[in-house]
Amino acid sequence: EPFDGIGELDVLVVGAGFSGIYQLYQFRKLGYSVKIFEAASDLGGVWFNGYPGCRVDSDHPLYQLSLPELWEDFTWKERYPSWRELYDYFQYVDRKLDVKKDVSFNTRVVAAHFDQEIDRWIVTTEDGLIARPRFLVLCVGFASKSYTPAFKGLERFEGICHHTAHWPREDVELTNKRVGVIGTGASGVQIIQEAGPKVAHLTVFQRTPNMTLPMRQKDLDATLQEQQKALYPSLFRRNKQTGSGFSFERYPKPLFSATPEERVLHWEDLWAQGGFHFTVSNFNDYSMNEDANREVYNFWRDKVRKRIHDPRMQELLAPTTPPHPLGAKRCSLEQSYYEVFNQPNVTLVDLNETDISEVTSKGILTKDGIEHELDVLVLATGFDSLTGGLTQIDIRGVDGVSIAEKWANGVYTNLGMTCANFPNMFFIYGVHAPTAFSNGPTCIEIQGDWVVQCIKHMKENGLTAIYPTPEAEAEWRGLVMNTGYRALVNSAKSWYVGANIPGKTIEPLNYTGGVNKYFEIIEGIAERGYEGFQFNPILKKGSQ
Ligand code: NA7
Repeated sequence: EPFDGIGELDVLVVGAGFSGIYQLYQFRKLGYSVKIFEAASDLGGVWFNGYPGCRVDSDHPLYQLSLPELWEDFTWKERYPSWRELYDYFQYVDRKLDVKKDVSFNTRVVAAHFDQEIDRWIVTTEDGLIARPRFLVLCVGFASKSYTPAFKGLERFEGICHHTAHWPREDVELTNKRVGVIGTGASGVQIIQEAGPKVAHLTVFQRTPNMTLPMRQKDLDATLQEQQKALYPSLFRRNKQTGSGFSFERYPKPLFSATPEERVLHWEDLWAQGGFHFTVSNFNDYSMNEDANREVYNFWRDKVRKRIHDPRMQELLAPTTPPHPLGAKRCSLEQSYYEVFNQPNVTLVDLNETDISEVTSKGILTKDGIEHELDVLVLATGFDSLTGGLTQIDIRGVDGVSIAEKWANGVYTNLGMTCANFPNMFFIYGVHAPTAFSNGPTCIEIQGDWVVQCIKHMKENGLTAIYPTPEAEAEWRGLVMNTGYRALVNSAKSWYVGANIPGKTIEPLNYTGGVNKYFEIIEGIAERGYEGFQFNPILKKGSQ
């Protein structure tokens, strides 16, 4: 039965991915009235997607909600699940928690204005639905606004063209087609690796090589998985006590305090473990100290080069000198990425040497005058990350200023969850939180629990509005700007700092002090009676 959306809910959640579902679960448990508005037609958020090769880069069993009812009877198949498995997982979550009955699908929120008379949000959807929740919890993820560069002539292309974020649910045939991929971030790497062996010809348009890490994918043994479940409660607790939100931690030593032999031994070990072990558990200064980082890069470069036959390809994919420090752009996981570039039917176009001049009806014309003819063009060009999911909604607080206007020259939040002048609005897994440097579900639960506790505190004390103070906001911004744990991140033009979107203010967008430290800070704020927040205690007329 479709939910009509009209009503004075306690909480309206936007987005039905990991965080939205977690919020729904927790608020239901408290007996609050809560609904989810979701723009897509099914659960999963960013995972309701199926571009070829789409897969999670986080280790099993750490990438899932820690609620026992969701893992006790669920069996994962792969160490790094594909979008298909994640789809099955979300359907399973629905069967266990009966999520969908409280989700209004195909319902895109376009505006939310706060009404101070009644201390409620007036939320409008694309179809004109209106909801009036006391609290608005935005669970839109950090990558819900895709980015397509303004390529001249893009609309002229007569083949099939999709951004990876908007891949159609029906399969797009790549077999024996001439396929072009722009972008070599996480999505580009996955689609290149998947498409490579099938296509007639693959043309990769690369601006910056991805410093990929070996995935070490494997099928999971169901019996072993059952046995390991005894450890899950402590494992999930441990996730919240580490800097990364995974159960593994940084190596407790600066790089140059180890002998060259010790370094190589440690790196080989991490390389064999696969995935983010190499970055998360590397020497503890590699993301701060340029010389240490360069040593790590050299190890990486030499490993990768061994797999590439052609010297030109070697130099483009794993350059002698790094274009940026390793980890300053997100390292993606790969299984057979470099083998694709050894195929005779693969062209690697270096956009630094010859940029895209325009898109033609037949393909892509580069500055060197070559027209690369294509049947399918894949735009793996990323997202207006961390802020775009919020700024694309017309959210207006008490002074009538929109969130986009507020953040036009820099982001201001308190704790990466709230904003001054936007009372009763919370957002999860977004800007100014550990987001991009954390294991998603861990960050989502830490922040989610905080939001639930805060709203519970208000309900129990008859408080109808919460206002973060501008002073607290300024202080949080200062902390985000000055936490130097990942100093080298600021030296690359990445989405971590907003540098991938033309005109976006370039500044640190993530809290890089670690998941554990973040947890400690926000817990402390709650324990001290929500220091840095003011409450509106008066239940005004009509606001019950
Ligand atoms: P990313 O990681 O932002 O990658 C986008 C890619 O597109 C990247 O290689 C860019 O090159 C490239 N790009 C962007 N604009 C252009 C133009 N104008 N010309 C050529 N190439 C361009 O997005 P993904 O979807 O792969 O991944 C997003 C995150 O989602 C990922 O990190 C995971 O956390 C999940 P650049 O590096 O800027 O030179």
